[in-house]
Amino acid sequence: MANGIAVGDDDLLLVVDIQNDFCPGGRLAVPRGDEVMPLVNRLATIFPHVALTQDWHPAGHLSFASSHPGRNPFETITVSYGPQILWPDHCVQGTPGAEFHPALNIPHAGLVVRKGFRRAIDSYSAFFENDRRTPTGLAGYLRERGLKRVFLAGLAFDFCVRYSAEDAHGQGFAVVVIEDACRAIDVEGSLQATRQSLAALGTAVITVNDVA
Ligand code: VGL
Ligand code: ZN
Repeated sequence: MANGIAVGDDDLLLVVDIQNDFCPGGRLAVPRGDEVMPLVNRLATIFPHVALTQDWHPAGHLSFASSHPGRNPFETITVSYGPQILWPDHCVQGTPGAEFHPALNIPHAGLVVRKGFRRAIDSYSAFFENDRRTPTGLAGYLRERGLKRVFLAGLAFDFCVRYSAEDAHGQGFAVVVIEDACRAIDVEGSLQATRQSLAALGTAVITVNDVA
């Protein structure tokens, strides 16, 4: 394809949080989240290296509004590492809501990164928890595997995709966000803030058809 980005052996497709709870009918449903499945499945066939992330919270997680009496979902509170949006209970370890959506079909994915499993720290990014210091190990995996560029797709564009893109950039990887293979939650200006942040970092934002 003339203007397509050629995918090579040092590229990784990072498929973010395609889990039942983030899809319509789930506990923290991202509007039209299920629409990305065919795009992500098709994209994955182009990439020799694919990793999946899985939001994986214990019951009673700090990010759940239900853990803070008197608080409601989508309010922001201050915790030890700064502001934290409170969410409905979601992606509780071992529950159907935490499972990958049944339409996700990427059998050759080489790695599943679980995140958010510490009760007192949320984790949007696939690289660091929300204290921005506790690593998941993904950067080390990429370096050891010689992977240099990270393509991102999945849910939600304005949280886990955004933070993963920022941290991938901060860790020295080239970053490409495939925007039409993402969907956003859009709470308190988060979608707009994400576009600004990605633009400020110079992150490439493309569509599925740009990938050769
Ligand atoms: C996410 C909010 C809470 C995400 C995860 O995957 O974007 N958002 N937990
Ligand atoms: Zn979560």
